[in-house]
Order: sequence, then structure tokens, then C-alpha cells
Amino acid sequence: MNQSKKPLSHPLDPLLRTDRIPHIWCPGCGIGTAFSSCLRAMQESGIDLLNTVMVSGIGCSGRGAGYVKLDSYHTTHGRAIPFATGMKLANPELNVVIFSGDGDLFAIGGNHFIHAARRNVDLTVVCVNNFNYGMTGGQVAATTPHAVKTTTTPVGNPEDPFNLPLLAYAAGATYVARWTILHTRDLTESIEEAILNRGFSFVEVLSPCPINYGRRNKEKALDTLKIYQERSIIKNDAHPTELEIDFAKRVILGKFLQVEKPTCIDNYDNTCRPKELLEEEKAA
Ligand SMILES: Cc1ncc(C[n+]2csc(CCOP(=O)(O)OP(=O)(O)O)c2C)c(N)n1
Ligand code: SF4
Repeated sequence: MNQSKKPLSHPLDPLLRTDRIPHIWCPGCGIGTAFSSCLRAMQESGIDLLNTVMVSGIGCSGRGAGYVKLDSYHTTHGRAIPFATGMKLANPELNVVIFSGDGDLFAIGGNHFIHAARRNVDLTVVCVNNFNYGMTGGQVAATTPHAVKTTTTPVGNPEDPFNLPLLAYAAGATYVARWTILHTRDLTESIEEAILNRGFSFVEVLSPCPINYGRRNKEKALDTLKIYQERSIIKNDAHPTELEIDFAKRVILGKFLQVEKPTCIDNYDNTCRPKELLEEEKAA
């Protein structure tokens, strides 16, 4: 390297642990793009970043927490949401953003997801959905499309995947959106809205894993982006029951839901008694 040249900088450097770069993500992987959108959204939302925490589970996506220069926690596989819930309940002033993979959040961590949504815990969940367990070699996930090949379904997945926005909606989330890593502006704006939304907020990000998913299905990273470009339809307010992903036909993207509801903390006082009981006691 020419020593007289200043090292290249990036606008997100202040939010990155640059000493940990180069990152582990493979060439063509979409996680870096999803991660940049998430960091930009955190920056642009105007929240106090010194009072903001990022939490991830384990997986390639889960590495996000290790690269962000904020308070951050790289928790065990599947446990990002209960960890984040504990932090939020202990310190309601914290902004808590979860950045993790579909395997982490919806397979081993699936139960935590539905209950945090049901309780309307004020968290923002950004899920990188690459349709498989990328880090461990490309096993089938709860999001793998029907008939797709993975290491554990070598002749094709016999099962049907979750429709994640429908699951979030049915469980009680108050903000639900889906974008791809090709739609970076919409994605960034959506994550920003999700961060500012009071309540359980969910943003699904469709993202290529060319190494473990694409390779087995003869789909290079650019092929995946082309599919995102040609088959995605933006339909804000679409009903979550319409949102099954069918890459051969169409994939609906957009912001599907934003509603106001009391959060978990609104419903309890700090002794964990329902607010109604307190009011009755005060009135007595
Ligand atoms: C309790 C436990 N079970 C299994 C694993 C192995 N493991 C690590 S990452 C992972 C899956 C990651 O998939 P996903 O969350 O979709 O993230 P990606 O790597 O695709 O970004 C698994 C099964 C583990 N680390 N801990
Ligand atoms: S294995 Fe897949 S998800 Fe993991 S970094 Fe590589 S391309 Fe990305």
C-alpha cells in the first residue's frame, strides 16, 4: 500500500468496529447490504445512539452485533429476543434493535418471536431471510421454499415455509414490512420507521446466500438480484395472508402494517402488576 495515501474511509465508519474488518461475509452475500441499511436507519432515525443496543443471535447474520460500534450483544443461537426483552424491561429507556437470521429468529428462536410480538415488547427485529442456515453449511430452514435443494433436503424440500409477515401480524406485531437487499432506500426508510415505532416491529429482508443456498440451486448472486428485480411487486398495506413467497411467480414487498397498541411496559407497573389493578387499588 502507498503509505502516503490516506486510508479509505466509509460514511458508516463511526458506527463500525473497523478493527474487526474484513468481515466474514462471502462475496455476493446480501447480509452486508442489509446491515448497512440497518446502520443508516439507526443513524437517520435521530435516536440517541449512546442509549441504543444491537442484539444478534448466532449465524452469519448474527455477526452484525460484533461489527457495530455501539453497545451490542452476540447472544446464543435463538436467544436474541429473550435477551433483548430482558434488557428492555430492565431499562425501558433503551432503544433495542435485533439483527439476526431467519434460522435464529424463526426456528430455534421461533417461540420467543411469537411471544415477544404477543406481548408487544417495544423492540425492532430486522430478520435477514436467506432461506437457509448459511453459517452451518446450508441446511433446510423454516423459511426454505418448497422443493428447493439444501444439504439436508438434497432432492428438494418437501415442506412449506413460514410466511414471516403473516406470522408477525398474527402474533401481534405493530409494525410489519418486507423488502429485499435490492430495495435499499425503501429498506432503510422502513427500518427507520420500525425503530421509531413504539411496539414490536418486524422487518423481513430477503437476501442472497450464494455460497450455500444459491450454489445448490444453480442461482448465482446476480441471478438472485435479477429475480428480486423482475418478480417483486411493491404493495403497501397488502394483507399478510397474500404474502407467500413464490419466486417463480411473484414476491410482494412493502409496509403491510403499523398500528398503535399498549406495549408490554405500558401494561405493567414496575412491580409487574397489571396497571388496572394499580388503578383499582388507588381508587379504593
Ligand atoms: C444451540 C445451538 N444450536 C445450533 C447451533 C449451530 N448453528 C449456528 S448458526 C446456525 C444457523 C444459522 O442460520 P440463520 O440464523 O438463518 O443465519 P445465517 O447463517 O443464514 O445468516 C446453527 C444451526 C448453535 N450455534 N447453537
Ligand atoms: S454462507 Fe451464505 S449467508 Fe453466510 S456469509 Fe456466506 S453467502 Fe452469506
